Amino acid sequence: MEKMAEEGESGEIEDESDGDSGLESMGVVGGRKRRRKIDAELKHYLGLRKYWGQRFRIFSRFNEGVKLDAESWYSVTPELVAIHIARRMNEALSNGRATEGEGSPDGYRPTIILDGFCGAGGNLIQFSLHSHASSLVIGIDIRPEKVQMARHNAEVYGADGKVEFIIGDYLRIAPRLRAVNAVFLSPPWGGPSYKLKKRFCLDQIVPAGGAELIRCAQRASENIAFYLPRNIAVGDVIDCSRVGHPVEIERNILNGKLKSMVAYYGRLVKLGGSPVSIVRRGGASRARLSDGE
Ligand code: MGP
Ligand code: SAH
Repeated sequence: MEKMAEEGESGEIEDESDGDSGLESMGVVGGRKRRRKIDAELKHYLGLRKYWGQRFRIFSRFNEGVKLDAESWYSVTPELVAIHIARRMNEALSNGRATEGEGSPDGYRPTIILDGFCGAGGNLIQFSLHSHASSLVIGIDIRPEKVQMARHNAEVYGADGKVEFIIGDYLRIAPRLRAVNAVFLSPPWGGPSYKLKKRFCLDQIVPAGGAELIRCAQRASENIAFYLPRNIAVGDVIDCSRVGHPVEIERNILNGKLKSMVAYYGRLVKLGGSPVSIVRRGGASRARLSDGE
């Protein structure tokens, strides 16, 4: 990412690259096929520039050596959103806040949280920082280099003490895990083009449809938080809740902009005080829409 645009004093993005767009090294001369490949790579590079402008929103300690790869730039959960999710989950699992002396000084009880798609560690770090001292966070990723990156980033944040990693396929590993208190899911959505769809259906999630990811999670725990695109088809999310059990869908709004949604299942659903409620007609599931600002 060294060649990405730098944020100027005006807040505008200036290009700090040395003028080598990569075209020279790729060799511009060539047929139409090669040119199409270059066009696609250039478009990809330009598309990533905006995330550089958001780097401190993604990781406030970015300048302390945080590492990211291309996929992570657009997939990491922004830090404030990750903090909110982590606090919310630990509070729910601690039954509100435990009374002093029962749990840690911040009132949380020890938990084991499984982050099924840990990526560069955006969520995993906050699960570790916002949990009881004896808690455990298990991060799974199918790609070893992501795990290496997450481990490094957790060290930058001093959050590595409570974290264990598994390199492998969530679909195979999650159903075999026991004694997990909650599962967090933030799978790939098929790249930034997810937003070109008017409605993103749950079965468009990449490694397997969203319903299958939830079924695997349920083998480990009923308490599930699913990080979803802001254009998710809400009906699909409701359909995945167990009959008679509620689901809560929270909007993550950052600086007034809707970034993403999180569906909470099981004990992670907050009861009462809902700003908007939807009742699934003809079914027994209840859904709540709330704002996680
Ligand atoms: P975005 O829509 O690419 O960014 O992603 P932004 O700045 O809202 O886009 P704009 O073009 O509307 O200005 C929004 C958020 O979704 C990111 O901050 C990531 O947390 C999350 N996100 C995006 N993608 C493509 C993925 C993905 O594939 N998987 C996961 N887990 N999160 C993603
Ligand atoms: N929440 C993360 C971002 C996750 S991006 C953060 O804030 O940093 C999604 C991740 O899922 C990618 O790193 C990708 O390598 C991983 N992944 C894709 N398929 C997977 C699978 N079947 N099992 C486990 N991880 C997978």
